[in-house]
Amino acid sequence: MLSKSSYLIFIISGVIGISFWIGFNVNLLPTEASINAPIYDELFKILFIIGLILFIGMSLLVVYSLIKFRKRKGQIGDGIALEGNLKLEIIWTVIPSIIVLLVGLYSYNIYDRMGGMNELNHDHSAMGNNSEKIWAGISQSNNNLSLIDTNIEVSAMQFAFLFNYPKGDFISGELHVPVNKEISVKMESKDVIHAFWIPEFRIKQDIIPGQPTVLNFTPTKVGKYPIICAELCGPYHGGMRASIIVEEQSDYENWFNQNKKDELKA
Ligand SMILES: [Cu+2]
Repeated sequence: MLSKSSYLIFIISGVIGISFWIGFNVNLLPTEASINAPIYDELFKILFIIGLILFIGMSLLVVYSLIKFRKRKGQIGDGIALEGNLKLEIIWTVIPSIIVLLVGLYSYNIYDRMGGMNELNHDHSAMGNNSEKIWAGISQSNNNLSLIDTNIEVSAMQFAFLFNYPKGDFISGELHVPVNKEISVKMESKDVIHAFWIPEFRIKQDIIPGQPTVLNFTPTKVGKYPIICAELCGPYHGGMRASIIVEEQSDYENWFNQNKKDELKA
């Protein structure tokens, strides 16, 4: 016969084991289509596993208590009056505090790896005033020069996104980008606050009137993905969507050359 505490250790390790198995084998997220995606998903997996441990553990505890402490035949009157348990209170304060602190540090590390701590002084001179203050955004590399060719300007308005390609002097309703190249988009709003969100890239950035924001990302998978406004911006907010088309460099160049202003064509 096993002792009570060996049963407990057995059940706790079982719950942790099952949670890890589910965390690593069940994928709830869309395709990973940018270099940010695998980094972000690492954090999601850890949070998912912590959530599973709590959910499964608490569900088991509730079911166990329902059966073990149910009202038996002939039982009348109240239960025992229990009050205060310092040891238990210390445990359930210290353990969650440590977990929350570790998750916080880990999130910071993920944000840093996604480029959140990089300076946002990229060369956007192709779009006008170079000394303009950029307010916020995620930046992935320090290699400013490689960005010039793929600088794109995003205008958000109720209820659409427009993509301006300053190098070709044209505006598109679809965002076309080459695969495996770092893309830099500078975003401005014509009216209210919007947000530029590509779930497959795991990136999202607010678009704020009067305060341009920048977002840098590197797509890794050819395909068509949705761009969704993620900030409630008015009655048709739910319909404020566009598409990003990630294509091979040659396909991108063909599309770009077909669309660029005639005067710029060789
Ligand atoms: Cu919007």
